[in-house]
Amino acid sequence: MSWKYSITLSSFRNMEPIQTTFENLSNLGFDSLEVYGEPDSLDIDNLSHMLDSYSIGVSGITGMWGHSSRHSKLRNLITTNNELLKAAQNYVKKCILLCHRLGGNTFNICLFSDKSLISDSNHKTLLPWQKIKLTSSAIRPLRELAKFARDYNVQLLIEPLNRYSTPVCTEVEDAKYIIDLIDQENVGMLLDTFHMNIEEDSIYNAIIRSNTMLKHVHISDNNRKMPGLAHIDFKRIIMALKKIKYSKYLTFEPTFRSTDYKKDLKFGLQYLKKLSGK
Ligand SMILES: [Mn+2]
Repeated sequence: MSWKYSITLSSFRNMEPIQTTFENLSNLGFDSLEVYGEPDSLDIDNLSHMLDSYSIGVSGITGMWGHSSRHSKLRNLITTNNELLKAAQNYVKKCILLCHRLGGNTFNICLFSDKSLISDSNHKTLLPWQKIKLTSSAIRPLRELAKFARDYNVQLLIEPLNRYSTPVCTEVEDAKYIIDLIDQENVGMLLDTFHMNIEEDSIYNAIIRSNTMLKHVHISDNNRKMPGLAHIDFKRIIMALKKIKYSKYLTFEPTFRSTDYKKDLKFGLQYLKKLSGK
């Protein structure tokens, strides 16, 4: 049993020429990355060329949901407006096709809703029945998207976020509920240490409860730096992942404040490898 390491290309977006990023990642031994889901603006030919020249593969596509995109209004899967729902479904389909084209297998779904459907915009926490009511309208569209994704060998992974971005799906239990209702083999869960640190009682228990549903993990510390640079207990996280025999990707999803990131990147990678014994 062993997992593989990957990193989100979005962490380096608009920071430096893409070739510099590839050169740095390749020098640090990365052989896989997660490409950001902007199918309409990505220079796919250049990206494919880079992937080939540095022998780097693609683990999957990172959905650019919510505030990570200026198109966020067109990416709400929970909406009462049919045109907007179609736009959101279309976004997912385009990302699935992009994922397939680049040889990846995973795409994360984050559930955002029309602002008008969420009354408490300050704290953004919802009661369980409110979450159920909001997510119910997204189940059928998600099932259809899962069937579309299956033809391209792509898994749709529900990623719980946190109350400061979207209150709809923020915990393992929310994701489990949604995944059970969608009821498709290629729908699973993506857990992110940054979000779990905000919402879960215990990150260890959350991972254990995700069990076989867990198909992908995003790794960063509580301040979105590389692991080991802040205070999340990654030792316990590794223990939990080993306990459920996790064997997919651990994808780093850090935020860097400058192009001088190589030292932190190297530290975080080695820190996690050391804890994992691999
Ligand atoms: Mn994430």
